[in-house]
Amino acid sequence: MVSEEARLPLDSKSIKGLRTGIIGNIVNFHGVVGSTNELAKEIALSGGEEGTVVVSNKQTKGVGRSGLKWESSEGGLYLSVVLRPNVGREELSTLPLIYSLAISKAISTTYLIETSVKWPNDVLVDGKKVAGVLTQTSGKGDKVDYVIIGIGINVNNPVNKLSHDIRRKSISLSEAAGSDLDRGELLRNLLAFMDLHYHGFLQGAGPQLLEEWSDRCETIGRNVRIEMIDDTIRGSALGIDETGAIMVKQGLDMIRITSDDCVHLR
Ligand code: BT5
Repeated sequence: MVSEEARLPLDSKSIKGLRTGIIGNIVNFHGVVGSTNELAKEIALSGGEEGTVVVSNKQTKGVGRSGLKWESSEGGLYLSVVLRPNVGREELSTLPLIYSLAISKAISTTYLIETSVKWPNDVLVDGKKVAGVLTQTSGKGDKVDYVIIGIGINVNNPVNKLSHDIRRKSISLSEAAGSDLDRGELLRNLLAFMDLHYHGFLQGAGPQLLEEWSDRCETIGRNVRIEMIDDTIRGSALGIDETGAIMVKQGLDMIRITSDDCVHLR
């Protein structure tokens, strides 16, 4: 049974002492919003500073990739960050992996709970989904105006509040730990790892981060089924390339699939 306190909204006290370069210089806390990604987009469109973070205790219209739903009851951690990287649009394809690695490290550091990552944007505990990343980009042609990184983590929100069909594939960190958890500490560590990885990304350390991601990845080396909008690929996942796309051997063919093309991987 999760206590009332463990489900209360976070506030600025929870990130006291956070020292980051870009991400987290401004953090807005909310009790309930539609979607933190939508709020972050409004901030970006009205000229908001790079690194601005929106955190909410609950979302009524949380979204996943391809228009899927992200169920967001009280006690989870839901946040979005505004970025304005001075890079071409095609260079952004590694961000879902780089940020799922940041989540994985933040969870292990904060709670000593073992996590793994699943291509392209999931974080797992005991093989069940505990968190996901949604990257949304705006710009003209190859030019990037802003990128919103949205992150949802099941912390103190009970899994039995999730819809029936996803319950058995999902887990919350409080269930894994066997007690309510301090989300403020997780938020601080997450923003610190996100900031570190963002600097790494901008300074050309993407390949090292992808290597670290691969070390934590439970998808590589497995037989997978990847559902795309108009096709399904079945085969052996051999690895990822430098863009973060997955290479799958189907029969004699080697197929390269990007995270944008993938709806579901099983
Ligand atoms: C994701 O999409 O995993 C990205 C989730 C990003 C959510 C954050 S919350 C803050 C920010 N604001 C938003 O509105 N969104 C972002 P995808 O890989 O498409 O996974 C979606 C699928 O995950 C759904 O179709 C369900 O099967 C499953 N799912 C939904 N809610 C879940 C939950 N709370 N825990 C585990 N699985 C869930």
